[in-house]
Amino acid sequence: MTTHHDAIVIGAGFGGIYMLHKLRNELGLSVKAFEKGGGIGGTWYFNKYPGAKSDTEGFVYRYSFDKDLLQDYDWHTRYLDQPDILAYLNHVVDRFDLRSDIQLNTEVTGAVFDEDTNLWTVTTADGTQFTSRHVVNALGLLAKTNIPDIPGIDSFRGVITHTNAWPDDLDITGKRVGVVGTGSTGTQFIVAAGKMAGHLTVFQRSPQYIVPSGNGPVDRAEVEQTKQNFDAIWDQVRGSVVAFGFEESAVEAMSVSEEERRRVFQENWDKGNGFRFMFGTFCDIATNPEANAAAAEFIRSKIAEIVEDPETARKLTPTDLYAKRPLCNEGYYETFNRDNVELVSIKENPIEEITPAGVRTADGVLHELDVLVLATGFDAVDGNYRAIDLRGRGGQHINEHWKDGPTSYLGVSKAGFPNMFMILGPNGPFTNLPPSIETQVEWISELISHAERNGARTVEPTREAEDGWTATCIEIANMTLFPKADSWIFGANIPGKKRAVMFFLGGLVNYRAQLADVQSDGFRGFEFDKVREASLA
Ligand code: FAD
Ligand code: NA7
Repeated sequence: MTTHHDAIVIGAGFGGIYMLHKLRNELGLSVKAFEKGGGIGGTWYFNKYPGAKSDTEGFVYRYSFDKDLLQDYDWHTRYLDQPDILAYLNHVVDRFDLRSDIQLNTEVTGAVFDEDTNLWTVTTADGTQFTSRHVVNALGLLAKTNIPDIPGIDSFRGVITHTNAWPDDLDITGKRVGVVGTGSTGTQFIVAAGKMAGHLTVFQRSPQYIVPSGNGPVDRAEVEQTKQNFDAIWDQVRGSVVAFGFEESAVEAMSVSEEERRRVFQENWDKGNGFRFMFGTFCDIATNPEANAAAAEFIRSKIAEIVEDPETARKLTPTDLYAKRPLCNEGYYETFNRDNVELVSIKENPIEEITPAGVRTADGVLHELDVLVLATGFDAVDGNYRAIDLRGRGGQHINEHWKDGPTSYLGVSKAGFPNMFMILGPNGPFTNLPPSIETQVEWISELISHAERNGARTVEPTREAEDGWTATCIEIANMTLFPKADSWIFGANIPGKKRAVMFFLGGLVNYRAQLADVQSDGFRGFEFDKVREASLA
């Protein structure tokens, strides 16, 4: 017998948890959430590597939808460590009594829309089937692990792990550790591992621009004061571009003297935070090549000051654009002054193979290791969608729709996929994510509620609406420098993946305005009760 629910939510991270609460506790629907992990938390359940933490400041890396929750839950450090975020999400699940409707250890392998019944059939890995009117994908945008194809990778005798699958019992203290990857994850790990490992070998493909995070303890008085100001803080966040809880600059970098520019860069270097450095110093670091070069040059000058060995400093110094997701850390460049930390530039000296004993580089050196950590990132945004047998009208697989890259209408819906919604789907906002997740969950909930109230059996966007949104996102992305850098933001990190615009880079404030406008215009671009078509090709 097939169990039926009004809605099925896939994934139990920040997105899935709030969606379940909204649909079940507020709309009164019968809802089931499926989570492939053995616990709730998504990102914060899987990423247990040493050094794992948010790079958004903790006071805005949380939900804002419940005022009591905001007042009741404390924090003690400027950034939240992974165990703190996981504990917070578990607290939320218990507080809103959601646990009984989340089925853990359950991977959804198929979701197929039936045009005769207007229902979705959702299949889990053990073959069990469920039906529902609505499906909400909260699959995570940085959740599909990218394992590099390095010769000999299966032959390694020590422990090999991706940071997104860190084993609970893996202790690297005193061990010979290697790490491939120097993105946000790799650099967090490197700072922590430098203090723990007997020897740490960093295999770096691309050097990174990194500023200090400014992490440290937050005292009680500051927490209390922040709590009193939460209404204003969240208004500011929702009305900002990147939603990181600071005021974005309105000053162009080249409109001030060089001396003033350096003063502003130094002030923000001292305050810490990657997004603050890119968006709080001047308004055009991400859009004007000259402004970008000035910021990059400032960071390069810091590397030269900090790193003692000139050859290591040279390898660590990026020369390209400063246009990937901006990073921050607690003493990244300083870590390379430690005697137990060694940097290998694999651009200059590539990895030839992994052997049972370690990693052999082109110069013939075998770097002997006990633990090899792959901090090689994610098949971002659409990776987890493509892993599901996901089929909309006409039995068409999502891959057929996304041949030229993933698209959506407003980041939350897809033409040809009725009653299917996405949290952080393609072409959603590029921000501190919890405020964008809340925006999308609340809007999806309004849309479902609107459809239910009007007795509509189906709701889906038109192809024209989706094409229009795709064009808008491309146009905005091309006004920035981001597409010129190779990173996961455009799918450039996965061999063979087609580069595509995958984010709305217009900021949360404009995204929210767009959603409000579409809603007030009767959910413009959506069709309700669309009549079945023979072909949607
Ligand atoms: P996730 O937390 O990724 O949850 C998705 C869930 O869906 C996962 O649990 C997954 O197992 C489940 N799932 C996927 N497919 C299936 C399936 N087929 N069947 C069943 N379950 C499935 N963002 C910020 O804004 N600020 C930060 O400081 C920040 N730091 C980060 C640090 C790290 C190390 C990483 C990896 C990401 C970070 N992010 C950060 C991004 C982070 O992913 C988001 O902030 C947020 O946690 C996303 O929540 P989510 O619910 O959308 O996705
Ligand atoms: P990223 O930012 O994609 O970083 C991955 C790193 O791994 C990066 O340094 C890559 O080098 C490197 N990489 C990837 N594949 C390989 C291969 N095949 N060989 C060598 N090196 C490789 O992922 P993160 O997990 O750090 O961060 C993703 C987001 O998660 C982050 O922005 C936060 O929001 C959390 P490259 O730069 O491509 O040369």
